[in-house]
Amino acid sequence: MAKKIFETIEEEIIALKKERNAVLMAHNYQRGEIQDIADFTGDSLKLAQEAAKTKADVILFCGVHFMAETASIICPDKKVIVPDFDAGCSLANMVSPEDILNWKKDHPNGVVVCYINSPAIVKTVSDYCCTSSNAVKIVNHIPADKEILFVPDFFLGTYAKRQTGRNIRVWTGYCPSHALITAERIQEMKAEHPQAEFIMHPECGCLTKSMHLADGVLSTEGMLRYARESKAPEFIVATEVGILHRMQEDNPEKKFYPASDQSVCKYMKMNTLEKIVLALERLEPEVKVSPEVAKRARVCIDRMLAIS
Ligand code: CIZ
Repeated sequence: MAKKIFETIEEEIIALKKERNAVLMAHNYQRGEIQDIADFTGDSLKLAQEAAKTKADVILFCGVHFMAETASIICPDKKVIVPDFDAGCSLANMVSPEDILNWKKDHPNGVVVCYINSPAIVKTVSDYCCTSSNAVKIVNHIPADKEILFVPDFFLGTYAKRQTGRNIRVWTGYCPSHALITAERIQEMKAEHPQAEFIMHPECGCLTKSMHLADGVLSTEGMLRYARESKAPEFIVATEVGILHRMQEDNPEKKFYPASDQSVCKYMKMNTLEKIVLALERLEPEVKVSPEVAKRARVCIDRMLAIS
């Protein structure tokens, strides 16, 4: 049978989604055209939770690999596919289960808190999971006499340590896109836009030097909420640039300036509309977490969900 011709690639994706009973999830750092065609946009946890609620058979997760893994763990009965299997995450790969087990030999009573931005296999050897919005809350929940081992993000771990005053040892992983946002750049941006409010993500490399200047240290969903609720007309936004797309769409009357236009995650941008079409046609590449790993990884995720 002849292949149906569509006027636009977006129309083709909508038809394929229907045919496959698929739902399209797009992370806040995805290309604008992908966010525009998504059924849901958000941070990784919000998307995985939305996925768990849908009646769709297939979840097409447009983000990076660990996010699709989280969706697979939370929705074991659904098929989770991604546009590009190689869309990984430098930060997530900066710690391994062996690193954690070795670290624990020196700190046998240490409670391991892992940022959601880590592979499923790392979650299997962690006690608690956290996101950038609830890291402080999760740390505060852990008994005060406990030493905490925080992986993999150095800046988020340092932020949690400063905010809680707790005994936290922090792994030295970092997100390359956030690490390059410097304190000098923030000073320049603030001088250029003196009226603008400044919101920053806790993964930023300039966290300790610049957080005293910030109107909010926030997760991506927190930043989007802040931009909607604030009365300010202008904002300097310190995180991956993909977030500006939705911010601008939600608030057409406000102005948003990226703290650094170099803050672009090459992995997030590997997903394209063309690859979405192929993934929906072929129902692959699939991201599947084995039931054994999923069961163990889920423990630290469920503990986080119970607290937050
Ligand atoms: O979990 C996410 O989506 C990440 C990596 C960051 C955030 O703040 O949303």
